[in-house]
Amino acid sequence: MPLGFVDETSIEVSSGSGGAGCVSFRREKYVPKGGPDGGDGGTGGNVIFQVKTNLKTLSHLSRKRKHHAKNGEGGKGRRMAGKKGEDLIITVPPGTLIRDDDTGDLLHDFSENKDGDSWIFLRGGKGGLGNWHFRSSRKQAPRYAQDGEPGQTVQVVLELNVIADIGFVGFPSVGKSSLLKELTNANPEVAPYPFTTKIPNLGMLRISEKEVVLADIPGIIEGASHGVGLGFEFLKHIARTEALAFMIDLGEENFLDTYDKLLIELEQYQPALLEKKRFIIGTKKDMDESGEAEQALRERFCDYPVIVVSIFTREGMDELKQLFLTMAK
Ligand SMILES: Nc1nc2c(ncn2[C@@H]2O[C@H](COP(=O)(O)OP(=O)(O)OP(=O)(O)O)[C@@H](O)[C@H]2O)c(=O)[nH]1
Ligand SMILES: [Mg+2]
Repeated sequence: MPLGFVDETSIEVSSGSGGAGCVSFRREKYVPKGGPDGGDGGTGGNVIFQVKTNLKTLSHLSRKRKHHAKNGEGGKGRRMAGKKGEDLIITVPPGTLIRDDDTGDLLHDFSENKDGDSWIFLRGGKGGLGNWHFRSSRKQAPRYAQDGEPGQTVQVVLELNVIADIGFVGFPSVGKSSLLKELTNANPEVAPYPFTTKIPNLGMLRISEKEVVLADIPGIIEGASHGVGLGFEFLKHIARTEALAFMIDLGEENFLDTYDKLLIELEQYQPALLEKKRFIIGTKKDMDESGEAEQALRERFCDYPVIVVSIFTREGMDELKQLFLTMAK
């Protein structure tokens, strides 16, 4: 599933109905006609949205369209209340906006929230009163109890401006899209000619419980800041990332020069990009049979984490995933 930079999903959420009140009469040995003792129904479950900071996208909600809280249980004899319906807790990443799907009105904004913060959106229906409540001097044996209140159903749209954790920067054809395709749910075009990627792609990598969002952007070349190639406007998509992966093609002849050229272009666009955490990915390791290129890369970048990978042999992939995880936060 390719992800856009705005992730959006529409779901129907329903709170639980209240349980019905109970009609019941006391049964005791020497009291043939006991008084009313029907208990109240339980309240229906609420619909609650809760922030989880280890979520980065809404993709966990895209498989199921309808979500229900549980109904309250009916009351019982001996004035026993029915059990409350279990709440429906929908987890969302920080930054999620919730809108009414019909009107487009903003219902809630989770931009400022921390892990575990929650918002009760729909309350469950109240439970009905049992017949015990309806006794009076005139009506000592009421055969009446209330129904539970129905739950509420609303169609909501969840919206999230997805911010990548890691941005891939590199010359055209270094293998940025190939790596995104290999590691994430994204399916970008890969081809052996420059500027295959014209607009940025995002992909999500799941590692144990964590999610890391990777951004594959078009290739950058010398002079991009003056409009050469596809220019560099697309760099805005990596402006809020935590870290940048500088990708260097081990199969290229002057591969060590590319790094400085990339730095110049990034600085021209926004000097703050150079303050981000950096690491180096040497790509196409399968083309470096002698290992000389790898050695030169490691020597040149001894101050940074360096990982060499190959899409074909899968070398370095696990190590890279772990590095993404630590770089993401
Ligand atoms: N030998 C080898 N080739 C690779 C590897 N990874 C990618 N390639 C090839 O390199 C070419 C370019 O790959 P892409 O992933 O499209 O490169 P890109 O960096 O996204 O290129 P642009 O979108 O044009 O900037 C394709 O033909 C890939 O099959 C690798 O590990 N080894
Ligand atoms: Mg590409």
